[in-house]
Amino acid sequence: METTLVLLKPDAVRRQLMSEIIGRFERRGFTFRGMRLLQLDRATAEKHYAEHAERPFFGELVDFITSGPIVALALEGNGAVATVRDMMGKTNPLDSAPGTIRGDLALELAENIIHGSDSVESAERELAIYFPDGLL
Ligand code: D4T
Repeated sequence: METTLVLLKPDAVRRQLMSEIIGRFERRGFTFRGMRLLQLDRATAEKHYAEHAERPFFGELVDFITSGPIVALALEGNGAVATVRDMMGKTNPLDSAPGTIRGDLALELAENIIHGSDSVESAERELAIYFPDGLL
């Protein structure tokens, strides 16, 4: 059994897509082990996206992810990391298949509405950032 970290980014909250996206994960059958509404400070956002620190879009990425409330979810299930990534679609929504979250709900690479951990190791690192007191 795996647990993965999902973020509904500020555009998802602004566009009132929370229940649409969370509902997909409920219906798929994940167990919710954590759920928080929060707004990131820059230091935490830079920690989350440390692997992108040298990329040209890093500043805009941090500006965006700190621009409003986000929802952090800890989702448990068989193959949770890969299953959530499949449900999200490709990083660029224009490459995402219909039926995926990005393929149905997004059009912009910089505002791609959702994040999901890309490996079990990333999930462990990221869950510790958003759920420092542990999971239910
Ligand atoms: P996240 O991390 O948000 O789930 O996205 P992915 O795992 O699907 O993709 P990523 O880490 O490669 O990119 C992180 C984040 O940066 C934005 N981005 C990415 C951007 O604004 N411009 C770019 O050129 C790229 C590659 C989108 C997602």
